[in-house]
Amino acid sequence: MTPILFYGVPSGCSFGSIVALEWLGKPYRLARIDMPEVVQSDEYRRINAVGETPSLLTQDGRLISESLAILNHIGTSGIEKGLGFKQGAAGFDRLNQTLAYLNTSFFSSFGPLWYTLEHDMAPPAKQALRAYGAANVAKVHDQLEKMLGKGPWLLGEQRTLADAYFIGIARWTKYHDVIDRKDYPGLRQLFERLEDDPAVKFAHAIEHGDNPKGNGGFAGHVSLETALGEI
Ligand SMILES: N[C@@H](CCC(=O)N[C@@H](CS)C(=O)NCC(=O)O)C(=O)O
Repeated sequence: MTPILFYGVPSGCSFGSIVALEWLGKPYRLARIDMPEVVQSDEYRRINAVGETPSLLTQDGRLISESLAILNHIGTSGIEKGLGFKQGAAGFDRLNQTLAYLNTSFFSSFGPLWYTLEHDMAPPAKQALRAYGAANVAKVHDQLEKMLGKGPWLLGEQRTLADAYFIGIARWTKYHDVIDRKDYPGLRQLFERLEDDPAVKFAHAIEHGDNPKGNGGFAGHVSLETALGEI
């Protein structure tokens, strides 16, 4: 069957998996999941027990959750394209290390800021949490800038799935204006290079609800009901 990626809107971390599938270029379908309404429904929990996006229904009918697992699954199919590496290779370890950092420290640094946006809070508590989140986001940008090396991609010369995942998280500063990317010149260049990438533009258009063409792998949207019928 043609795989289905369940992606969350608005602005889910599943963005990176859409970019990765576009870079891979093999046929895939998308199922759009509204957050928080649909993502926490009993129907969607049949796809993902913890009620989160992304999830992937694979070609052989298995369900995979967690960005790291989904990206590594895509990476295995994309070794010949340089998107991933064979397990045991030095490149695999570097990619896994970078993805793990992005999926833990980098992703989580935004948590307090999302909380202040999504919950009613007393102003002093909100201010304290926002200050804590802002300091965390600045800290991880500083750390990642130091890890970057000469670039131009996160792993150096080779564009990998780490770059796809990075852009899906880094763009959250449009909701949380707590850093100035000019302070992180390497990350700024990477961010701008990725924002110019056709697959990233495609993913933005998909999230926006447009009908972009993509590079040919995208085989259309399916509803959650249709997808459930296929598991
Ligand atoms: N550890 C998970 C985290 C996934 C996650 O937190 N997804 C968010 C969107 S970025 C979500 O679906 N939240 C559900 C909600 O907003 O109710 C992963 O890396 O895939």
